Amino acid sequence: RILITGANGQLGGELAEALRGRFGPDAVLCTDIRVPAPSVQSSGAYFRYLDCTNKDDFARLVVEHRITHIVHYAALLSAIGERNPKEALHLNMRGTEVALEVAQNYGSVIMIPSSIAAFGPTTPRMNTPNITIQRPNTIYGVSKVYAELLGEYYHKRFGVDFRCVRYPGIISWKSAPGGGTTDWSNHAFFAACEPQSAYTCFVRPDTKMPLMYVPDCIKGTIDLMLADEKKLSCRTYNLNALSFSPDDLARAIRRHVPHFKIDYAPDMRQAIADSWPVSLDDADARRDWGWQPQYSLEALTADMLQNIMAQRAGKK
Ligand code: VAH
Repeated sequence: RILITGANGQLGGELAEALRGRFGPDAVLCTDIRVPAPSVQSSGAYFRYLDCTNKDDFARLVVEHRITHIVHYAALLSAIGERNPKEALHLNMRGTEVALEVAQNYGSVIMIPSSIAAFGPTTPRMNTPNITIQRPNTIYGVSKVYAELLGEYYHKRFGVDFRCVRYPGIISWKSAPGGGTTDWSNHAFFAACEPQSAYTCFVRPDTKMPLMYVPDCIKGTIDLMLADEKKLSCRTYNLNALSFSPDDLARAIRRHVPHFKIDYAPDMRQAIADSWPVSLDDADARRDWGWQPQYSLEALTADMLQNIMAQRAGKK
């Protein structure tokens, strides 16, 4: 069985749904510290409370549910982390330590996502290499570098089957993003579908960022989780799909919603966005385990708007 921590976040429910579709209705245990989010409920997965910084509780769930794979999503993301750095430090770092200790004790494969946030202002920003300078200046980024390095240490020193993908910003309609700096790429779609069809964006119009549609994200996550370990030349992989700015997105939305209006009020998230890459080199993932995103900006825009409109009409 596969355990997902932080399942109430943007990705947990969709990952659970995809895994159940692939491995059967009993395949997934979702966990979080609040009642299951609608996306977790609609996934149909089992659900249990878990504070992932509590090693005894974590270990008990792994034993009682015969967990073979852990996907550790529990974390405070970049923007919310900067507003609560001590909480982010504790959850992101201690949660990662506990997850790796449990994976070591029980032999579970463990996937811990990293992020473009694991890079910083001194990292080459275009086509950022898999191995390069990583000096992020957000507590979220620091915690993700820690997760990458600690995971690779547990793999080398204890043989833990640790696997990691650096996610770009993820775009989805089934669940809202959870306090990140890339959230504008989700909010704009929902705003476009409101009667006034207007959005005030918190980064500048020319702020180009690595972004990805959630179906590509979920497929890449599962493909790496299931990849033949002998094919892995490394344990931490960049995933690249698209790079676009709010201005690019507004133009793509207007091809479907001509009257969509966007204005800009950059806030503290602008500095975070400016410290991140614009695009990533993901050649290692493509070569080792066949990573290949499918969605263009046009395709994701059409799919997002169609699904949000259907959701609004009560058909989803
Ligand atoms: C954030 N969406 O903005 C998350 C992600 C790529 C960044 O980790 O913090």
